Amino acid sequence: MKKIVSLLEENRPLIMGILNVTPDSFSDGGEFLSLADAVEHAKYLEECGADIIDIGGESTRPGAKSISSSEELQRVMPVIERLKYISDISISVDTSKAVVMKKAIECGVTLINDVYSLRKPGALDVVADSDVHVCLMHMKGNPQNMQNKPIYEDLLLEVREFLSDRVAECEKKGISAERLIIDIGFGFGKTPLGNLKLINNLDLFKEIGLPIMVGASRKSTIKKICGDQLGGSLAAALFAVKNGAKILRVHDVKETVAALKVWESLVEERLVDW
Ligand code: 8Y7
Repeated sequence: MKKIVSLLEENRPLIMGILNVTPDSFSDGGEFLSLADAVEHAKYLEECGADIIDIGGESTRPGAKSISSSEELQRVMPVIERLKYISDISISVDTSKAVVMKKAIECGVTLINDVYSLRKPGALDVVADSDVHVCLMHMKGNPQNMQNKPIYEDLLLEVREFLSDRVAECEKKGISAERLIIDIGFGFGKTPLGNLKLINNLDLFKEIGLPIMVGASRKSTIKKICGDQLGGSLAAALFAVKNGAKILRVHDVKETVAALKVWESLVEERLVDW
């Protein structure tokens, strides 16, 4: 498995492909998840050029219901185990629960993608006791209430302070800076204008000194602007990279890689070779 540290050293943006393993995404026709379909989609994302596959069993979309840890483990672990067996791609688990993190780490994932930034009980300790990377994301409130009129006195300052505080908390626990990634949390307790402002001012977050991840793919702000999830998401991805994003969390891996290659070739006036 290619380590995230060495991937981060490559001189190009990294692509995290999204694999939602909820019954509504890979159903066997009934209420159960089809393992084969989920793993096949992961392989497809890898072939399309994904560097990392982000596996998530609990939806964090606005208003989504939470599920128990045993339910979440039942959804994600078989997919992680199987993918690990057939591929050496870096695997990320999108979870906030310490027990899920622990099992996934034991199974060999290299990144914990936690929209709660290790604020749930036990999460900091589990990550501190391991050597995985972690993505710390800003979210105001929780997925159940975050879109109820999110108000900030100073959005940029508040998001930056939150992320700096989480970074400090991790370092205090002994999680070294090389293991940390930060994310502004596009769509997590922000208005559409707030989301635009954050990506437009990504520069400010570079001062924290850590790789920045952005996930705008197919989110409602994009849909509101143009109604075209793919075209709109590609524009957001390119703009985020221009402003300093190092990792893009996307659904449409093939198209994002193509757009990035052409854009980067134009920027560098050479045909990029990645
Ligand atoms: C993000 C995310 C989601 C994001 C990071 C969706 C799990 C919502 N969005 N993780 N997860 N950043 N790091 O629509 O923006 O994909 S779920």
